[in-house]
Amino acid sequence: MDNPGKFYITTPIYYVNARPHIGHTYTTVVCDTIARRQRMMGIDTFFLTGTDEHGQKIERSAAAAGCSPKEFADKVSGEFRELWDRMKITYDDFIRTTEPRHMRGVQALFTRLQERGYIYKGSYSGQYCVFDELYVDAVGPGAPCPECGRPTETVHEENYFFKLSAMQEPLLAFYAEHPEFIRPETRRNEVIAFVRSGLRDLSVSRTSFKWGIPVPGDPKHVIYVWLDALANYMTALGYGSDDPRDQQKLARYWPADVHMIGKEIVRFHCVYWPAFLLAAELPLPRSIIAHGWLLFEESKMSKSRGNIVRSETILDTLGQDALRYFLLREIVFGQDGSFSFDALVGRFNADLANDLGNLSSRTLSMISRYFEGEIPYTSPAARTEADQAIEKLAAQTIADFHAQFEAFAFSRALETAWSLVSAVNKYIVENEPWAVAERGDKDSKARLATILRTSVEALRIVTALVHPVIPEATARIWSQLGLGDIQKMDLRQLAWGQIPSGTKLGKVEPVFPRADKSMIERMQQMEQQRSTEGEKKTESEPAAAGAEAGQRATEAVASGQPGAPPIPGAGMVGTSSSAPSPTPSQSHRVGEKITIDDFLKVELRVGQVKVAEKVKGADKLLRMEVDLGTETRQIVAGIAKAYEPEKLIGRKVVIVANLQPRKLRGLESNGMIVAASVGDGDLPVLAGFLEDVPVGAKLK
Ligand code: ME8
Repeated sequence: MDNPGKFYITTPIYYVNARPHIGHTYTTVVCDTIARRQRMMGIDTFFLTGTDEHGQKIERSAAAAGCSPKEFADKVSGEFRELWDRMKITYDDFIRTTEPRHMRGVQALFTRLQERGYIYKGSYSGQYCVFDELYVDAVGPGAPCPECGRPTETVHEENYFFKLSAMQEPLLAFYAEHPEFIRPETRRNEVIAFVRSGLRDLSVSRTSFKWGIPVPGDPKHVIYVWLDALANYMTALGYGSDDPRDQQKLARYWPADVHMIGKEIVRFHCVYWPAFLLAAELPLPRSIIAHGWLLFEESKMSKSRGNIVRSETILDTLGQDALRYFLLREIVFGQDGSFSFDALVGRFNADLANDLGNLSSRTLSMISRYFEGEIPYTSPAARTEADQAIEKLAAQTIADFHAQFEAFAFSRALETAWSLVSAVNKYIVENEPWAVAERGDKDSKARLATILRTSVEALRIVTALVHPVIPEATARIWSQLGLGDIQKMDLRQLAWGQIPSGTKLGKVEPVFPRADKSMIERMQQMEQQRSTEGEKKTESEPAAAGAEAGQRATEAVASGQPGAPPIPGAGMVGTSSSAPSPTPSQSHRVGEKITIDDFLKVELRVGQVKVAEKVKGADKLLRMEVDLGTETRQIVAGIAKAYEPEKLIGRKVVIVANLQPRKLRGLESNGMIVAASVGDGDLPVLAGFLEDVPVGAKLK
């Protein structure tokens, strides 16, 4: 396909089981920055983002939240879109995998693979990780997922299989011919080693749940969520549509130039996706770029770890440019990098408020004051070495910035731009335009004009270069420079000396008001409030936390550490105790410390589920008989939406053994099962052990 002068870039489509946080914002901002720059370079750019809405994980989250998967997906997908709109992300399309255009396209791809003989029916018996939506080969029942460590579930199903094994050699040949396909190099090496070690056929349908795209002609199967999701990159352009406009769009933009992803989804993008496309005889994307993780408090920021930071807190305080600049300047692209409010405010003050903000406000206000707001005429002959050095540095900055940006070295590119900002600030201090202005003679006036003209030229160049990174502030500086709409600027033409004499400045105003120290505290408080609001919401959601779901105690007991701070999202499902167990509003506030004696009052034991069955007329409850070593207890727990009873038999669980019994739907419940509560839907996930533990063992 020959389609020069176009550029197609995509973000992953984000799961709707968790609300957006700055990890998602990171990928989206990187893509938005690249897309904005490509457009400024005169390239016809298409930027796609969206949401991934099918699969068992979403179905369970929705069930736990007490709504339909579609209602659940509508809500969270809407939040992603609202956030991107608020941040003025310049996406050209937002695809949802529940849209008819996508579902039709996925079915067309499935049929195409079938027609080419790459899909056959078989049966899968093995482990599945619902969190990663990943088939886990070579581990036994109950084993943890090698990717995320969560317990896998045993699946016995009749499935459709994709002949991934047949793609091993074609994939290796493709990687060898296209060294730029997977970047960075370390990821490429990992992928090649993985494929070399042998590929097994991949199950590409499921029958044990419904929330997905039906297999054409065999609707009791739904298509594997990763085949569904990956296809979005083509269905958004119109793959599977007969409309000639869609076909034109697909021919224009496919293959993608960049699929930008986080490093944890490399295998799906670099092995499965190209394998599907090779088998379907469709063109492969040009490159897959895997970046590192945003860490918060030393571990990957993610909802399930409870260590997320929301973009909204930063947008409400410092604004989107501060967040964008931080993400691109502070995180070395490709590597993991830490987020902290201290570092965010530090960068904002040092680089934006001080360096760029000062350069802009002092240069523009002096032009206003000494030259009535007009760019002064200067004679090239009157220039000193210092003036020429700035011009030379600016030319070098343009070249280096472009080269570094194109190599995805965003942090270095910004460092380069800021070296010019610092050099000009130093030049201004050394040349003391304010003192030159005092002299008032004709030569001094000419010298003053040269100093300010040199400064304003450098300011213009930096502003244009960094516009894709900090679009709002640079658009304001550009209009203060009297140059109109920055989006119309052609970055390819950027060079020294292009600002015309006599250009009338716009209204000069400060662009970055400094943030004082109290801002850090304010942001931390806002984050805390946001997470407490989340907790309150959870407590009041009857479907998730009401009588049927059982009492919930999000306290230190669940963290397993005496006196340890509560782990957000850790809790208990199951019911016992005629006197309700303590809830945050009753005897103990979330976050309040307890003594070791308080903790020791709770008897936690390992039990093994012997019997599990649904409770008639209560769709959230399961009745279980749990062996505690010394006795077998009946426990009624609100976990039916997350666990099928048959799959629990034989499973080891953690029980609060000394709660007073209570009755639910006429059944006596004698204990409580410990579970994490995960996702906005508060999905219960049972606590378990990686090592084998004897039934009856006490936890302390
Ligand atoms: O994986 N640091 O969706 P997802 C950096 N639906 N990037 C992060 C991050 C962090 N802490 N947390 C999230 C899925 N991301 C699938 C994708 S694509 C066909 C299907 C970003 O909601 C990063 O881009 O789990 C990561 O790959 C993506 O969000 C995962 O989003």
